[in-house]
Amino acid sequence: MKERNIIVIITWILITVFAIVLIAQAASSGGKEKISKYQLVQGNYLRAHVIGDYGEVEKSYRLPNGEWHVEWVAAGMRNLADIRPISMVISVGDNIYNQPEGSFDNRNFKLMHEIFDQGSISMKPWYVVLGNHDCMSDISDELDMTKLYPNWNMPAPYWNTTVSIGNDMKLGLIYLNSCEIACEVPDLYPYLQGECESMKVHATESKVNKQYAWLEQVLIDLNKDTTIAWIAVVMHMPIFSASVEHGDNDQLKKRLYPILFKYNVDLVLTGHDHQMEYLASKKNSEPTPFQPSVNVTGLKCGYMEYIPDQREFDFDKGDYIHNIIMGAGGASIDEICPDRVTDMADLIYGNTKNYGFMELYVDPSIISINFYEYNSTEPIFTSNIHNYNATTSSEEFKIF
Ligand SMILES: *[C@@H]1O[C@H](CO)[C@@H](O)[C@H](O)[C@H]1NC(C)=O
Ligand SMILES: *[C@@H]1O[C@H](CO)[C@@H](O)[C@H](O)[C@H]1NC(C)=O
Ligand SMILES: *[C@@H]1O[C@H](CO)[C@@H](O)[C@H](O)[C@H]1NC(C)=O
Ligand SMILES: CC(=O)N[C@H]1CO[C@H](CO)[C@@H](O)[C@@H]1O
Repeated sequence: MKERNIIVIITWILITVFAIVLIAQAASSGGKEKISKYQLVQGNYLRAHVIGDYGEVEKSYRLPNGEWHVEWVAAGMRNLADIRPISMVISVGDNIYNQPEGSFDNRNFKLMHEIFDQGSISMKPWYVVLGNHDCMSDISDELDMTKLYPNWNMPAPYWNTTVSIGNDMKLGLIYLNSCEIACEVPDLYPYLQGECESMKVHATESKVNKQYAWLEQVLIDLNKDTTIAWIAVVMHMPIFSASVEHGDNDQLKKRLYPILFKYNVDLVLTGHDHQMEYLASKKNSEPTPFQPSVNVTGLKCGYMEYIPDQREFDFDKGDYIHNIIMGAGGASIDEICPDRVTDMADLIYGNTKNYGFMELYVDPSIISINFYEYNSTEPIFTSNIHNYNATTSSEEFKIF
């Protein structure tokens, strides 16, 4: 009798525990409901804003009036989007300075929810890459933010996508993890050591090779696809730069530049140097041979607007790789040294006087790039890249 009672009691306990586990599972799966993400509205053209190096919302960077510079830039983006609406925002990295603290980092909440998800730029999907500051803690922190914020999209450290731009044509977009590829062998480049070593996980040869093999496959696929009108690469560290701070990345010049040349990449969107720069890399029959970055010692550098020629340029598709540095989104601006360039890329515009952002317009016949200071809705610099073979799908890009 006693044994039977014990069995009954044990069975009852097991059933109770089982029931509790089931209830707990049901409750927790109910609580794990997915947030609904802001969807990209695709149409006859793409208009987007590009911002970088903005995540400086520490108390110590607060201005005397209680604002951060990034709030000025967000207001500038809203003022422009009031006139010319956008469908998405591209972030070229350094999304959060001074190490993200988990996916619930309150600085990111402030940025993505309180500062950016407002007015005419609210409910727009953001496509985000990792900057060196984002790589100073677990990169999974910022990847996980995709599940927390309706506007934040970083599904993987590197990934690719396409956007419809009218006439059944598309823009191919490739998002790279420059924490790996810009830091392949930092020992060879002493000036890269500091920032590469400060990252939580260091690049390894196999990881870098894996990303390059993936990149090459994406580019082969995009080159074969006759509906792809343009190809743009987005990453944090620039290949070419005339900034006093970092300058050219010799690592990327050696390995990435020839690949982008070979597979007809039109546009490279980056940040990292805290300013706005436009560098045009002429496409001769072969990639320009490697030239090491220019030592800044003895160069004339400063805070300036550098306009060597004119404020508006027209290019033909395929004549140049167009390199943009849009790192004036909020962190302290760096000086520029206009002579810190090699034959591999010419500096055709630089602005180290003000905070700002970029507007990107793409349809099958044109890419129009416009730089804006935060306090104006008139562009300070414009570049139009034409594909005269394509039929225009709209006249929307005309902004003057
Ligand atoms: C630049 O030149 C200075 C002076 O010759 C030298 O001390 C410094 O190491 C050089 N920097 C680089 C990155 O080569
Ligand atoms: C335009 O078409 C011509 C003739 O087919 C071709 O040689 C050229 O590469 C094309 N240009 C672009 C930008 O596709
Ligand atoms: C914007 O700010 C810059 C730098 O303070 C100034 O030079 C420029 O005149 C301002 N632009 C407008 C339209 O107010
Ligand atoms: C090589 C590669 O990963 N290509 C991917 C690009 O993105 C599309 C859409 O997500 C994928 O289907 C491809 O596999």
